[in-house]
Amino acid sequence: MTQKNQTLGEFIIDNQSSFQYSSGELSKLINAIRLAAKVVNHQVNKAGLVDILGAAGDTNVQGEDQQKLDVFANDKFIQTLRNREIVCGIASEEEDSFITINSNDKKHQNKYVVLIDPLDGSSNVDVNVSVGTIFSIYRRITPVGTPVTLEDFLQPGNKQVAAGYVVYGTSTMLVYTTGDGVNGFTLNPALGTFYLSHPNMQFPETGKIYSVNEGNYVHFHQGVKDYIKYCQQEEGDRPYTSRYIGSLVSDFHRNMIKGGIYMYPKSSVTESGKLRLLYECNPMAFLAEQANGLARGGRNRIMDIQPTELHQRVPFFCGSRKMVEKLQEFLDKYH
Ligand code: AHM
Ligand code: MG
Repeated sequence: MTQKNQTLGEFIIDNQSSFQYSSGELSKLINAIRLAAKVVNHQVNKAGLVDILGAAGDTNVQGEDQQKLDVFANDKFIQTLRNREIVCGIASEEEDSFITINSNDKKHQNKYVVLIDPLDGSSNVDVNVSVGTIFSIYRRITPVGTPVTLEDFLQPGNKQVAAGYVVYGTSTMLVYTTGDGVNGFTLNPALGTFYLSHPNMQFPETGKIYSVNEGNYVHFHQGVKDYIKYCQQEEGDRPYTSRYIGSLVSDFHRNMIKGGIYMYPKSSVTESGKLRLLYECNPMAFLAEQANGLARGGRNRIMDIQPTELHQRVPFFCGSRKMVEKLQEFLDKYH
């Protein structure tokens, strides 16, 4: 049941039974992410006070060490998930390798692994532009009772059981899916409570926004260049509008609400693009498909790619269905 103004806590409880593997474990996990998101949100909002509170590496007046925000976010999410003993492993964009969680009483009994990009777009923090957290949840493949292995993390995106993001923007929102549509919750900072503000989010079938770092234009492959020119042509509902924040979560969020396409192609200088399959592309692809959009990595569906390494990068095209299909036509011309 979806009801506007429900709190995220109420929503999680109400919808727990509709989840096919429901045992309460996934609900606890999403609750833990909600909690960590609130703590990170508080810190992100203080980022502009760095001259007053001290820069990264300093010790503040309370004697606390100031951390870089991406390090803080990474520590906070890992600490919260570890303390609540609800996952068997975590992989983070900020860590070289995955972390095995072996709680004393549970001895590798938990079923889920979490993959997380704790603070995506963090280069935007210094200039007061929105950043985000992206998370992705899978059931482990290896048997419970044994330590997790790399295999548990290298699963294709189509095996995700939940994924979502937090956007620390003019409002802070948590948007997630458990495979039954996408719902968005807005934080009321006065109460510290997330409320259901955007039930059943859907990409419009098509849109008028294209988001790409056009500074890299000369390095793009011909199909992408041609599509960008198509977006700029004066014909029918075109030219489209170019909007690029450089913060994937924010660009995606806007495009999902207004209709648009996000592109991070490979180029002659970055053969695999920039974005990480496991921490960025798969969770966004799951959300996109659940919201009636598409996500592709060149010719293939993002969520069908079999990952080969934790920090693998892939080209990424994602957004309104008809726009991604149109782009695909241009890419196909050069194959
Ligand atoms: P990050 O994980 O180092 O923050 O990089 C990911 C970010 C995305 O949020 C954003 O869409 C992209 O990098 C922007 O890259 P560029 O500056 O090359 O356009
Ligand atoms: Mg990132």
